[in-house]
This record gives sequence, structure tokens and C-alpha cells, in this order.
Amino acid sequence: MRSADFQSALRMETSAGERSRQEFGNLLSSHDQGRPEAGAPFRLRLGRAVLSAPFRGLLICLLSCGLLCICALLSLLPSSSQATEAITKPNIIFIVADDLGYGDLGCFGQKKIRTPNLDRMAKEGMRLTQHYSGSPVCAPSRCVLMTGKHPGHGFIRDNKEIKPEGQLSIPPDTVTLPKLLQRLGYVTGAFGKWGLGGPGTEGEPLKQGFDRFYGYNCQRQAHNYYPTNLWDNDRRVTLNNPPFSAHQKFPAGADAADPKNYEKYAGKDYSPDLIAEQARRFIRDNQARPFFLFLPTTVPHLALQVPEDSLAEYLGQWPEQPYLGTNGYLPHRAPRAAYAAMITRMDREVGRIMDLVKELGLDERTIFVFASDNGPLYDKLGGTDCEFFQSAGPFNGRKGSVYEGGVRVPCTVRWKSTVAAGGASDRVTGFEDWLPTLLELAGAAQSTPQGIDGLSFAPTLRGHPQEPRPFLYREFPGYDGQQSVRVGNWKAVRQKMLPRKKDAPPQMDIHLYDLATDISETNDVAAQHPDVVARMERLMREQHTPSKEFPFPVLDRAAQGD
Ligand SMILES: [Ca+2]
Repeated sequence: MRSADFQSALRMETSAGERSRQEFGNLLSSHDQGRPEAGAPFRLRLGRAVLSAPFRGLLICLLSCGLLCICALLSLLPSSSQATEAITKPNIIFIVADDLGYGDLGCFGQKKIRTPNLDRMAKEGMRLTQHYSGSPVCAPSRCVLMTGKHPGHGFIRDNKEIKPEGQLSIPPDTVTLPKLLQRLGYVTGAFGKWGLGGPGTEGEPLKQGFDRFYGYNCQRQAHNYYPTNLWDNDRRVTLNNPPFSAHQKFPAGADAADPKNYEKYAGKDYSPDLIAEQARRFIRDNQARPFFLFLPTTVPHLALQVPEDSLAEYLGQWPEQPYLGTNGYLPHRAPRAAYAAMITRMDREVGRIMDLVKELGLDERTIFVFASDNGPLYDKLGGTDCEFFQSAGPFNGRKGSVYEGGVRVPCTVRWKSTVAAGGASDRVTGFEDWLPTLLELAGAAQSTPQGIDGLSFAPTLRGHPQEPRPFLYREFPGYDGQQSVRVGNWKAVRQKMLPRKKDAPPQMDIHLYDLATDISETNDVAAQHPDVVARMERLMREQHTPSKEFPFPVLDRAAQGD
């Protein structure tokens, strides 16, 4: 059903409800006055004609009690205007994978890993083929998503660890997407990995717009899929898992082919299963009101850990070299199978959520979004083999890089009543765009705050033409300091602006690529297009604002006019 049809069906539904309430009111007043009117002749005539006086009295008494009960129940319901408003606001289910590459899903070209449910979501909705995460690493990417500000204006610009648990907190007055949705009457829940403020700080999810939270507050603790505890709102809950570090090497001399020698890297409670279960409960509990379900899953971030039943689906399919923990995280006897199995199990959980939404009759008024917070891993870290799976698709760059592979992520949007099935859009969009887009889709474009960088692409999702995004800006002080800006098919990149190597001078050279002919960004054409480079340099200068928490000296000096 198209949007207009859906809205008109809702109006019809509501006016039918109005009519029955009015008719019910007529019946009440005619009964009170003892004279039958058009709506209620049958019942009163029946009483007079058939029943003797005592029975008639009893029947009237029973009817009165029944009517009073129904009246009391009706008074508990929201008024019709509130009900209409609530029902016309779509539910939002926003799923963000962790370190999932552009090429890791079947609907984005993956050949080895099975993702049937996400493929179905894409088939029933729209794929965004030029969608960019907020940053090439976790915390700043989520900050962009939550605030609608790109990383040159955002508060969190890199992962900044706080001991003993959590990351640097966003300030209390931060305007976040869930806070805005709360004001519109949404109930909001986050299930998964947070990373924007430790337990008890002003940045924790319950203080940043979420009514409900279940999962990992801290990104470091999320390195272990069998943690000893998770957070249930502001309560720490104990899981049935033994304590062990998520960074270990396989014991020297032990048999790497024996599965028993890996059992100590697992427990009983697999956190993604528990998190998905809580997310489904949230949907059930809130099916009668508009909800925002944010599901930042930890999959497929390291360590490689997956229950045996899922691993069995892939064991033996490919040649494997046991990973012994020599490059970080935990050993695994079949690392390729483990990576694929983690993604397929996540896909299974997404499918269960899709099935539940359908079962509850919410399909037409629920927006699904699936994306990833940054690109896939590099250098076989933690036993991954992103080259084997072609996880970055055709792109150069991996997690931590502003080259396409680090920030261009798979994204699908499904909203059966509004987004046409089976389409794809090549509009350049980024995480900052979700805040205004979702507000507009919720019928509340006027609630979009001033001063954000996000641009709504709701018209694109509705199949309407839209002006291209003027530019998309990224900066990242990590991994030696980087900047990028995209204008049309031009992509400009700077790297090594904050070299970690002592005494190495910052590099300010701009590399320029034409993505129309060079999707893997290997042919630097900066020398041939000085005018384009100059335009890009200006954007790179203008879009950066200095940050006390995340100094970027070469850019800060330029911004201050030095
Ligand atoms: Ca990540």
C-alpha cells in the first residue's frame, strides 16, 4: 500500500471508530431517558414484549452494569485525536551492525555468507548503495547517528576509553534522536552496544533519550560475546558465563586441531541471543504505541565467538587455518566459518524480529533500517579474513580509514506502506541524515533541530526526485589523522595529518579520486584537477571546528586563522 492509501485507510478506520462511539452514546442517552430512538429500538422493545417485570428489572440492571463497565473502559482509552496521532506515527527499528563490510551481505554481493533475511528486507525495501557511516570507528560513528552532526562538528570524534568501564560521555544537553522521538510520544529502547557514556555518567543511554536499555555499555567489554554481565537499564545483571579475557593466545604445545582446547573461550549465555530476546520483548510490550527500537548489535566485531550450532552450518566448507590468538582477541579453530556463522546468526535474529512485527500486524507501519557502523577489519586482525570474503566489496580502505572501504556501508530501508519494494538509490547519504529523515517520516519535520549537518532524504525513500547532497564530510583524528570530502563523484582524502611516529611532519596533501571511473580509489588525479582540489581544501577547512576533547592541531590552527 502506498503512503496516501495507508493514510486514507487510517482515516477511514478512525472515522469508523468515531461513528461507533457516537452510536454507543445515542444508545446510552435513549436508555437513560427511557424512550427508544433510532439506534436502539430492538433491545427495549424486546424487553417490553417478552420479559415479565422482575426479569425486565434484572435485565436492565445487568445492561446498566455492562454499559457502565464499557464506559469506564472507554474513558481509559486515549481520545480519538491522540489515538489517530499515535497510530499514524510509524514504528522505527534501526539495526546497526558492528564492523560489517559493504560486501558482507548477500544483497550487496556477498557470495559465501548466507543472509537470507537481510536479503529479504532489501527485496521488500530499498538498498542505499552510497551510504556512509558516521566515522571509520565505533563511538564517533554512533555519535553522528544519534546527533545528526558530522564528525567535524560532533562531540565524540574517536574512541576514547574511560576506566574501568565505558567511553567518553556525550554532554547532558546533547540533542539526540531518541530524545526528539520521546517528545513526539515514542517509547524508545536501545539493545546492544552503547559506547557514548559509561554507567552512572550523563552520557548513559537512559539519560540520553532511551526509556529502556539492555546490553553492553562499554565497547571494550563487548569484545567478549560471553561476558559475566550485561546492563539491564541501570542494573548490572549476571550471566551464566565464567570470567575470561577476550584477548588470549592459544597455549603453547596444546593441540590446535582439538575442539576441546577452545571450549574455555565460551560460556552458556551468548549475548547477541539475550539482546535480541530483550528487543523482541520490547516490541511486544509496546506494540500498541509508536516505538523506536535501536539495535546496535555487536556482530560481527571481534572476538570470533559463535555457538556450535551456528558454526556447524559452515564447518568444512572452506580450507581453515586455526587462529591461535597471535594477532589479538581470542583463538578459534575455524575462523572463516566462525565469521560467516556470526553474521548468519545475526541475520536469523533480524528475521525473527521481522516475523514478530508481521505477526503483530505492524508490518505496514514499521520502518526497518539496517546499516553498519564502519567497514570491515584489516590485516587479519583477530583471525578475520576479509579478503577471502571480499567484505569490503570493491573498495580500498578498511575499518579506521576514510577511504571508501572504511566508511561506505551496506544499508537497506524497508517500510512496506511507503518505500517501494526492490529499489535502490545511489544518492549519497550518511549517518547524520537519519535524524532529520526519520523525523520527517514520522510526520515531524518541524522538530528537526537547527545547526545539524544531516539532510532529510525522506523524498528519495518515497520515490520522489531530490537534489543531490552538496557534499559529505568526514574527519577522524585516529589512525594517524584523516579527512575526506565527497562532492558528486569527486572524493578527496587526506591521511597522516597526525602521524603517530615521533617527529614525522603532518601531511596535508590532498589525494583526489573520481569514483565514477575509479571506485577503488587507486588513481590519484589531484595534479590534473587543481580547481577541484582547491574547492575540496576549502570544504575541509570550513567544516572542521576545534574540539577540546579531540585536538587536531593542523586543522585547529587553520580554523583559528593562524
Ligand atoms: Ca564498529
